[in-house]
Amino acid sequence: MFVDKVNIFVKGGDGGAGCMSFRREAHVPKGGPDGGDGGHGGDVIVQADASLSSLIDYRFKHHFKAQRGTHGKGSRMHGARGEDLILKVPVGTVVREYDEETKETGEMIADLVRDGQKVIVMPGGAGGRGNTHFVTSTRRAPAFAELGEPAQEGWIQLEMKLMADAALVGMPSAGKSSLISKISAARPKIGNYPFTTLQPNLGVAVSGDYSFVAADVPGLIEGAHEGRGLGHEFLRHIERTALIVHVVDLTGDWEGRDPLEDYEVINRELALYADELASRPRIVVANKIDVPGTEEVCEKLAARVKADSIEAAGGDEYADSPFDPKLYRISALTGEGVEGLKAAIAIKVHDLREAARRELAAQEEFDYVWEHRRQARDAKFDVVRLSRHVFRVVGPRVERMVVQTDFDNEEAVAFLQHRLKRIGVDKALDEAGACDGDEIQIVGYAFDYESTRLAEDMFEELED
Ligand SMILES: Nc1nc2c(ncn2[C@@H]2O[C@H](COP(=O)(O)OP(=O)(O)OP(=O)(O)O)[C@@H](O)[C@H]2O)c(=O)[nH]1
Ligand SMILES: [Mg+2]
Repeated sequence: MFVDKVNIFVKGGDGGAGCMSFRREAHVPKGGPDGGDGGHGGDVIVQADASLSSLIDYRFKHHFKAQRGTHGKGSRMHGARGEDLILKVPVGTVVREYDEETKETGEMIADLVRDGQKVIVMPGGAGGRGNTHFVTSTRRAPAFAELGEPAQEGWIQLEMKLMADAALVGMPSAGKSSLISKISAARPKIGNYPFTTLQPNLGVAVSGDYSFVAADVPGLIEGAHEGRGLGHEFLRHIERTALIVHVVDLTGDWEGRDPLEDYEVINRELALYADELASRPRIVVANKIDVPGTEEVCEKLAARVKADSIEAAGGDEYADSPFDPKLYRISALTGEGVEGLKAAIAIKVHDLREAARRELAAQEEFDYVWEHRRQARDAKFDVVRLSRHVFRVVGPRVERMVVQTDFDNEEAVAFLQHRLKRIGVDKALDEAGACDGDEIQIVGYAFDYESTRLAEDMFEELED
């Protein structure tokens, strides 16, 4: 089975609770606070592993959870950190946010293109702080500690994209499978009927010191970008190959087509699927030169390929063009011209890889950008007015602060009030029109609103 896209539910480990405790020693009547912190929960990490070639491990198991942190203890003993959960995926896996309800994917979290590259997809919760942290000049003996932070959870999508260096594209029966079987050890089915190939085949080709991975993908037809034929599924795989090897059948065999027309149709389909595919580095191959009577159309195609190459270089014949100006004439049947083509692909792929390596540094910052945005979203909250005197505050961080509070403990509640005020919840409620005594709901809790503005206004007036 060719598993290439799965949705999984991941949850970080919850943070352990902080401890409320006071030192007990002989001859010391009242010891200071000594409650240790709870351990942080483990993170859920997705990591690329070159030894894997599919997402089959995620086919039947969809829920993954990292270990929780343990609770803090007295005598300043901290809880242990929960173990991270590392989910291994093949190199070439794209990780995205996923909404299970709407079935829509959200922001891209990471594109894991190197062996060992990893990204934290769900951070574990922070451990709650022990009561030693809450000592102030006026509060010598804080009789409360924080509960552990509940971990974040959610769905993510893993998508494996074929990691080939060169993709053989072309009309059905153009000879793509015949060609890959000539240049590599791959042995795909070859048939004189269209759509012989139903799934991509990969093959490793070696030429001198260089090697590359070629993908033989199912034939494309007009309308492939809209899902006609088998095309669309596979255009997705071509998306990330560095080089497109466009195989044209000089005999126009299937449905009696014109090879030049075929060439245009495939170029158009690539462009319609994605603009960048139209400008992707490309090599054009004229296949089946062993068939008599193909010379004339081959010359015409060669002229077109050269003209397209010049056009792609902005009309300058001597400038670098993403399209090879040369038409590679081969017979995948007899092997004529195949070695030369293989060498040309190998060199081109080598150059493109070097260029890609230089760009990887920029890629590295990408994970960081996502993490940054996630944190910003996490800190955001909204005030919703449910009725005249009832408001609700929603937002991941605000909600976690509430859940981390031990409501049986008055001091802990006072501390929560102080925190909410500090991050601007009071101000936002005030702006939304909340008055003294209004009900404020956060997760499952209801609070009475106490405006502090009145007192502050009076204070300012006095100063004036
Ligand atoms: N005469 C001749 N026939 C060829 C050549 N290359 C391939 N063929 C024949 O063309 C037919 C199609 O070849 P395939 O390699 O299966 O073509 P494909 O592009 O993989 O086709 P799909 O998988 O259907 O997209 C087969 O009958 C091959 O034997 C060639 O260079 N010369
Ligand atoms: Mg084929």
